[in-house]
Parts: sequence; structure tokens; C-alpha cells
Amino acid sequence: MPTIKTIFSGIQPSGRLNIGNYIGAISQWVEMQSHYNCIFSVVDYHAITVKQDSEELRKRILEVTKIYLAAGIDPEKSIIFQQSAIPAHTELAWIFNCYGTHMSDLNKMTQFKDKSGKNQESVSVGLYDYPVLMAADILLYDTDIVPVGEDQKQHVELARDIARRFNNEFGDIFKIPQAVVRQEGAKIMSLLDPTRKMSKSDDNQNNCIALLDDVASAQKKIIRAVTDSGSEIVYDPLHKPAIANLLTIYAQLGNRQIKRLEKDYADKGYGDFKKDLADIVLKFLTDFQSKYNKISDNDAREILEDGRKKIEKIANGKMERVRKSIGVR
Ligand code: ATP
Ligand code: LTN
Repeated sequence: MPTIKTIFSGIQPSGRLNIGNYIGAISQWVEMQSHYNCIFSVVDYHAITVKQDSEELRKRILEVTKIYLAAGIDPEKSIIFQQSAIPAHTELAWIFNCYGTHMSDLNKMTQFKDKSGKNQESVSVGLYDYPVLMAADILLYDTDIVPVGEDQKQHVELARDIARRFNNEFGDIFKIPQAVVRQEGAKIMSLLDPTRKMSKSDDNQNNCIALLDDVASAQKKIIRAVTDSGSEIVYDPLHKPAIANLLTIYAQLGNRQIKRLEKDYADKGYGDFKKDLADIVLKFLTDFQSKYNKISDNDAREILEDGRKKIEKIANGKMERVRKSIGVR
């Protein structure tokens, strides 16, 4: 019998989750959970690599959990847990800091460069070390596949390198994982600047449609989204990045093919197109939020606790092997 593959992924509770997180990551997870062993984490120790307000963070951890559930992650099929509830993640990250990771690896990470900007000397060491914690998350559970958006591919590549180096030194302890990125929608761009990723920690929330946005203001954001020169509605990311992005959002949230949309809008202008897209967004968010509002904070707490119980043994088993292999046991 072929063994069922393991999927691991996570989102940081660091801001208001948006349709980029949904399209690039969560919607893929929902499709995968019927075919694989799935583990989805609320990666709170990743969130604290940048300053968080503690009350806000506590609230966001439950919010992200409820978003997973509302999006269709089924706790009967998938394990949902909070990263900080399993101390093995940070312990393994420390060990990987010492074995398997080189300074030169982390110096190459584009997310660190983007997020630290001009303040490279004053940002937290945690932000720099962030990909090592991510490698620990993934490798702890013998993960085969990591479904993520485009921006995370480099981090999964590093997890592969760390696993290989560790295995070379200590024997066959970690499985080599693989990133899986959606063909369409792996990088949803900002509504006002289609050269930048839509990002939940963006200071200007007019760039993003949050999953919990008030639907009327979400519609307005679509109507105000920038467009490209010309008037044709065609998918051409190089020359028409704004329209390509809006077409992708339309296709993903409205369950249509981009080719079909191009035909449907062949004789229409940007105004009609954006008005229809605003309706698609309204329908999607209304439906999503009605599911979200039925889930209580207590439901979320219970699900995280169930997840912790289910996963603890696996993490501890792997850590025992790791501790023995490096000689601390
Ligand atoms: P932050 O701005 O706080 O770094 P983020 O919006 O980039 O947050 P993450 O928590 O880093 O979100 O990402 C969660 C998941 O969502 C990852 O798999 C990431 O690749 C995916 N993702 C994030 N933004 C987008 C986007 N604009 N398009 C597609 N996928 C995305
Ligand atoms: N770095 C990821 C979040 C994350 C993750 C993971 C994703 C932390 N650990 C393990 C997949 C697997 C991000 O999206 N910013």
C-alpha cells in the first residue's frame, strides 16, 4: 500500500488575513485535505519576529484558527494547532541554528531583505532566523509537501538544504520536503500597486481585501483598484499587471477560467469588469463571513487544544531521535 503523504503549512497571526492568503495558501489546503495527512499551524512564534501587541496577538491567534475553519479546513480530516503549544519547534530551530544552517543561507533570503529594508542592523535576530524556525516546523513532521504562495518557495528550499546537511552528518532523520505552489494565484498583487505583493502587514489596507473586511468597503477597494493603460481585458502580466491581477482574483473567487473571462469581457471596458468583480468579491466575502460568524472563540480554543494533543507525540518522538543523534541524550 502506498503511504499517504503528509502536508504541512501555516500562517502567521500577524495581521488581517486577506484574499492573497486565501487564494495562495488556504484554498489549496482545503483541496488537499481529502487526499493527504494534513497539518496546519497558526505560527505565532513567527509573528513575534516583528513587534506585536500582546492582546491583539491573543485575539489574532483565534481569528486565524476561525478563518481556517470558515474556509473549510475540517478538524476531522486535518490537524490544526498553535505553534507555540509545541515547544519542539523552537528547540529544533535552535539545533538547526547550530547544525545545518549557514549565515550565507540566511543572508540570501529575500523576505528578510524586504522586511528589514534599511534597518538591517536594528531588526530582531528572530526576523533574520525566521526561515530556520520554518524549517523546524516542516521537518519535525516528516512533511512531504508544503503548499505555500510563491514568496515562501525560497524558505522551503532552505528547509530542504538543512534536512540534507543534517542527514549527511547524522543519518537518515529528516524527510526532504517539496514546496507546492498554485499555477494561478500564487502571488496576488496589491490593488494600488500591482508590482508589489498583497500583504497582510501592509500599512495601507486599501491595497488588500481582508477576509473580514466590511463587504461594502471591500467593493469600494475593487472599484478604486488601479488599472493599466489601454482598455482591453486580457491576461498579460508583463504589460497589464493590474488587469492580470484582477482577472486572477475574479477567476479564483468566482470559480471561472481566465480564458473564459477574456471572452466574456471582449466587448466591455474596465468599468463593467470592475463592477462585476466587486459583486463576485461581495458574494465571496458574505458567504465566508457568514460561516466565520458561526464559529466561537471557544470552538477555536478547543480545536487548537485537540490539535496539540494529536500532534505532541509525533513531535516528541522526532525530537528524541534528534537529541540522541547530536549527543545530548
Ligand atoms: P506578512 O505581510 O505579515 O508577512 P503575508 O500576507 O505575506 O504576511 P504570510 O503569513 O507570510 O502572509 O503568508 C501566509 C501564506 O499566504 C503563505 O503561504 C504565503 O505564501 C501566502 N501568501 C501571502 N500573501 C500572498 C499573496 N499576495 N498571494 C498569494 N499567496 C500569498
Ligand atoms: N513563513 C510562512 C509561514 C510559515 C510556514 C511554516 C509555511 C511558518 N512556518 C511552515 C509553511 C510551512 C509565511 O507564509 N510567511
